[in-house]
Amino acid sequence: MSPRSISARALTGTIYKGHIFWDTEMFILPFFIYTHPECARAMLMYRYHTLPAAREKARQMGYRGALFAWGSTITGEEMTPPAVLAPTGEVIPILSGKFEHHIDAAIAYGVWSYWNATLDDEFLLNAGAEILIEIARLWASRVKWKGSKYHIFNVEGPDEYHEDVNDNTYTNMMAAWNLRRAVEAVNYLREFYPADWLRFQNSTELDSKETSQWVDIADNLYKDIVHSSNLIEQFDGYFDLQDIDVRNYEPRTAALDIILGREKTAASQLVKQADVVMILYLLEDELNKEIIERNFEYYDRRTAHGSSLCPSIYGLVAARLGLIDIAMHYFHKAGQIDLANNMGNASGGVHAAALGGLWQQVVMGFAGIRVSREGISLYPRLPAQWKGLKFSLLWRNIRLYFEIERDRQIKLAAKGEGKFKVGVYGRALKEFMTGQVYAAIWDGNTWCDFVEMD
Ligand code: IFM
Repeated sequence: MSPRSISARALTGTIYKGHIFWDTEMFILPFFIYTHPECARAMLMYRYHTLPAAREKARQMGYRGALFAWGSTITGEEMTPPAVLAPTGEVIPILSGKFEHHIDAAIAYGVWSYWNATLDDEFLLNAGAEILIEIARLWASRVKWKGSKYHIFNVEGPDEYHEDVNDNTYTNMMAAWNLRRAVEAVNYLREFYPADWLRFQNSTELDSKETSQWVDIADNLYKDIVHSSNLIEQFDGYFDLQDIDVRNYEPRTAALDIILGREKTAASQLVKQADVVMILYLLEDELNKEIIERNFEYYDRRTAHGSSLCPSIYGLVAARLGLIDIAMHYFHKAGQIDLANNMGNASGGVHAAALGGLWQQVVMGFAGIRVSREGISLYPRLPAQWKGLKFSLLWRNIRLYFEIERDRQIKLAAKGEGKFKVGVYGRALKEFMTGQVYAAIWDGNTWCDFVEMD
């Protein structure tokens, strides 16, 4: 049997006909990486299995490397229809299959996150590195040099209200991140698996000129991070569009693009779903707190939440910023997508990415978990209605048990063998042993370092 993954509505309904999108790696996969890594591996092996189709899609579009299908099924060929018929009889073009190249970023992110959490070198050697290299090649052939920077023209970011734009900051920043991770993976294999590396180098025809080019592109890819007053422009020309505050249309019973019409929506700054806000979450380390706060506030007022993938990410970033009322608002909104049928299409199956997003909002948002090469850090900010929060994460074969009592303490126990590094976010991580219990105390102002419990 060929490897399988999880589609947008899992096995619960017919909407999207079993197609697998970026929902899988960006929203669903993290839950499996940190709780059932063997499932996460199987999901990534599905992508590996579709590499030939992804290479073919890249070739047909004039690129190198692999461009994964936006809507993927068994073989990985592009399943996204070029157009759909609206109830009015109008033919509506669907451009995601042609322009949403950030699918590659999600897959590279998934590969890297799985490997980092498991140190499954066998996976990296036999599948993961090849995926990373092919995605790096896609970006390297996709960029164009203009002025003094590389650019990605004619692309669509997560915000599907704006198709065919230039320099979508999410795509550009994730592409740069992908290129750097591919170089790191190559260097790692060269250093620790020299014999396998030679074989691998021959089969992928990779040379050092290519990896140096990836670094150059990552360093010089255009990103409009601080346009003015700390704002990130979602894509080139976004700030020139009509400014519409979503609050002027609340409460409403239909999606904003239906109320306003496709053209008016596309000519406005309305955002369908987390795009810049996705960067505030995924690439937090590349930004400072002022930029994160400013952009969250800016895009929150312009976001229509036209996708079920959206509320949990806004809730996650709000929780990390300590905006707990806003975080709770989005937590309920995300939880009610299927329970209250608040998108009106729950009969077509559960929104699997929204469920994965909810898990991420709790763990990465309210508990404030961050993962790095070194280890795990956290900075809980629990809602006043919650007394505490308990969860466990699998980290490099060690099961970590976190028990958070709101504004009191974080208890940490670990089962398995060996040492691991954990800390309070923003401070140096400390090395701990399995079999011991540690605690970090809230001193009324901040979380203090973990110490061993008596
Ligand atoms: O992948 C998503 C996309 O981001 C928004 N429209 C629905 C797709 C499937 O859930």
